[in-house]
Amino acid sequence: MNVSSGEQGRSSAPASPAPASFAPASPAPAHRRAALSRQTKETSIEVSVDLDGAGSVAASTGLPFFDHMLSQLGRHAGWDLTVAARGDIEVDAHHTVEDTGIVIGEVLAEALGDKAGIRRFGWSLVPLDEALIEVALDLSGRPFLHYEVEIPPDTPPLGSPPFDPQLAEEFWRAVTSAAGLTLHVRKRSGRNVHHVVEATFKSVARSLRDAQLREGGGVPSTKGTL
Ligand SMILES: [Mn+2]
Repeated sequence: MNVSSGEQGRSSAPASPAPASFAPASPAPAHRRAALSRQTKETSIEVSVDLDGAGSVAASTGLPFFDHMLSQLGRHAGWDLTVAARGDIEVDAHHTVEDTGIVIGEVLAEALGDKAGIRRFGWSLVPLDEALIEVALDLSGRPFLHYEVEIPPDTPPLGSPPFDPQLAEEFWRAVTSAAGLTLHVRKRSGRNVHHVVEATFKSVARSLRDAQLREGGGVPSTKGTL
């Protein structure tokens, strides 16, 4: 080892720039939050969201499988999410799932605000064992759902009280309508219905996590508004 040449190298090095910690600290951006409740003769729904949360979820809808799906949504979107829903599940789960989707879409739209500086687009390809789900979405302000997730017609419902897997499409239609979200969901493969439905929730969540990211700049639209 040649110590003197090492010292020579250090002494001739250009002055290093000031450490990053000397730069003025920019304040952390405010968390984007919203909370809403909605009551009808069929359901009573309360939802709160923090889009800049830690993925912590408390979901209680009377439908354990749906709670499991909402946990995937919040966790993989990086939201803090609480959902308390009571509905006429003695009829079936339809009203509870659809109305929960409406309120989640509404809190998402409210928390996003004017969408200034957001990435806007998100996409993902999420596997769950044999299931593989492709999602692309745009926080466009325009509701549109393309849902191409084939479920065999005689598939038994999931959980107890039962969650008919066809309700997943109704949920996403309600979310897209209320949030003004353009959402494409396609199944590339999958046989186990629990896997297929869960991978759709994870893939939409992962795409939302990207699309809601604040990158700076103005509203990402040539129209100037979203
Ligand atoms: Mn699962």
